[in-house]
Amino acid sequence: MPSFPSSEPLRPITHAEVSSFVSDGVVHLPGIVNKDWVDLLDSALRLMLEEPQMFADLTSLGGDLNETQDLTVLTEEGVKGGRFLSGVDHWKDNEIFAAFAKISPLPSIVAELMNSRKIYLYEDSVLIKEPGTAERTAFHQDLGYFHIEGKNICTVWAPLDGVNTETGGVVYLRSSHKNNRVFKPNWFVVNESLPGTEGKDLPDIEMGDEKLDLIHFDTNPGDLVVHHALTLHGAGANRSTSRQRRAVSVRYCGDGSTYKIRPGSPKKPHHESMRTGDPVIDHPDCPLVWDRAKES
Ligand SMILES: O=C(O)CCC(=O)C(=O)O
Repeated sequence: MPSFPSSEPLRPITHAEVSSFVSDGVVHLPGIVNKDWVDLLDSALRLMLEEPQMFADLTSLGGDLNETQDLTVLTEEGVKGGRFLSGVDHWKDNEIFAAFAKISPLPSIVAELMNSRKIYLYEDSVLIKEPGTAERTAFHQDLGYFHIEGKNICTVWAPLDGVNTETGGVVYLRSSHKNNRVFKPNWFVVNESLPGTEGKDLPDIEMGDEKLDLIHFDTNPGDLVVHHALTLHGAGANRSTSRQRRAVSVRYCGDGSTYKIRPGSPKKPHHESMRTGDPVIDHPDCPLVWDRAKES
């Protein structure tokens, strides 16, 4: 059993950061997590990558869905062919991922940003864009994939590498969470709705559309970017020849969250026994990870 770094953030969250999260639907928190957490995730991920079946290759999916489009990305040096790999719910069988999601500074940080008394863990995801990965992450909203609803639902995006626009940093449509509309989820690498899902199709958003208030952040390991589950976001290709873009996203919900079974969205096994309207309470597959009452 490894010993884990501190659960305390490296610094307090400022009022301005809370305000940015509330008004923009996203906030960049530079230098907030001890790098020892990042090093642990890095070592866990390297081991997991020795078993490639743990990850979905979204590059193949993108290829299948884009038969008529040329998605080839050539970097300046002519490198192409990196993969976009993704995995989900590693916290369930990896103790480092479990610790990061449950006892790192993340739960207290999202509790503060959302002003929530309780925080539950919904899932984690790994999102890797190898050097020369052509696939963009299509603009989407997280909530349409989740079988929950409520005002206090968010994703924490934790980079394991230095990330900028060239390597596929995430881009957010400022304040798009205020629209309060839940769009259909898409296939993640193309803006085509998942079959059988409900709601309106997502709008087509281009990464470089100057008419839109798109924001992005250059991030380093130890930073976090937290976005609201209704905030529209996407990411570019990784055009670097040598730099990976690896990130772990951890998704949480807080006070007032209830289950909402969304037809067509991928379900987890425990969702089979939930009904729309059931409150989110402590459950082995959606555990309570922060309780303000126990902290004071
Ligand atoms: O890392 C990416 O490419 C996309 C991240 C994302 O959409 C998320 O974590 O919700």
